Amino acid sequence: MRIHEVNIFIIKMPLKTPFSTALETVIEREGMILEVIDEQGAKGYGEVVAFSTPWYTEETVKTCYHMLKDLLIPLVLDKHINHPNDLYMAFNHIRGNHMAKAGLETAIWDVYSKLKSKPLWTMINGVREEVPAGVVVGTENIKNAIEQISSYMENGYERVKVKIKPGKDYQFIKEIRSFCPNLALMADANSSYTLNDIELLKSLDDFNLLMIEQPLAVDDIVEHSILQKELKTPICLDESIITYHDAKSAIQLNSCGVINIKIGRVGGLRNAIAIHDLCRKNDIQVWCGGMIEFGVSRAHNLALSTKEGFTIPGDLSASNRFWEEDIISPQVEVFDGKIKVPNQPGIGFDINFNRLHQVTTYRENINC
Ligand code: OSB
Ligand code: MG
Repeated sequence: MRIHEVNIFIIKMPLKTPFSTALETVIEREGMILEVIDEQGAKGYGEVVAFSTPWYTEETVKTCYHMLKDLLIPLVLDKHINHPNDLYMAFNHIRGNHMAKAGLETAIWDVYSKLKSKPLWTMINGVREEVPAGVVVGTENIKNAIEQISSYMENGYERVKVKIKPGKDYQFIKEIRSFCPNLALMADANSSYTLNDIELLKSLDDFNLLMIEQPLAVDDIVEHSILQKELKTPICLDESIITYHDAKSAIQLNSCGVINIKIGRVGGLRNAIAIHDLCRKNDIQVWCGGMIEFGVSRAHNLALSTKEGFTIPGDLSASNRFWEEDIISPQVEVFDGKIKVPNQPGIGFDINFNRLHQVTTYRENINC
């Protein structure tokens, strides 16, 4: 395969309702879609999941634009690519910048699968044709949170995650738990606690949570291991797991029982699969994390979630969770708590070009 052309679309879309985490409230989502075109005219799509500002990781839409235009795209343009996994070595001398790398790598996975006339999920040896849906409630107000949870439960979502932070934790979860005693419920702190909060974190064991996600700092694999010894509830690491090596360290130190895998955070589908395989060997559960993404990334997440180890419902919701109209066609939908994985070649969704053009703020063509 030889990529002759890359189109960059920088896009911006308002969320239906603001989404709050301990770190940031997102009202409008900026993002980037990459279209790669090979020598035969086949097209593949990838999404760069960085935000406008570096609140979740260091990358931003602008740093990704720079990395892609000046360094990463030139490494693939008009080069013979045997397999998408080869990009890992081709990109290896550029440190970090995982979301930029993942956007390009996933676009090439899409075009590669289309050239082989196979769905992406079968190319990566997925084992299931539908994936359980999960949703995240990012609201500050308890009444509002319970209303949202009850409507998602009516829609069949099988797992709900709520965002917590100091001051919005014990009482918040207590009220939610008494409203839905049997729901698979979990909490994500986005690294807003320290070991000084150990008593508070232990008290959350009262609520039979599925897990508590990223309670401590991003670079605290050691302190998470101290905390995990004190908690009954499994810790799930998100921000702390950037590389395969991070996952290995976390497993060695017993820092968590679960890892949330995000294709963007770990630098592409190849790395996501490598971490998945490592976790399976070591009895660590995994699920697919979300990034308030558009349809292209959702489609890649869906394919990844068909791998055997993804037994827990991820942050994989319908297109209409965040968007009035998504940039893919058809829209991602949840039926009976499940999302069907398409059987067309590649990611299995078409681009909704009307919508893509409507939300595009900048476009650029790079060719050889
Ligand atoms: O911490 O998992 C997170 C969204 C953006 C950045 C970080 C996180 C999230 C979510 C997932 O919680 C939201 C979603 O896409 O469903
Ligand atoms: Mg998280």
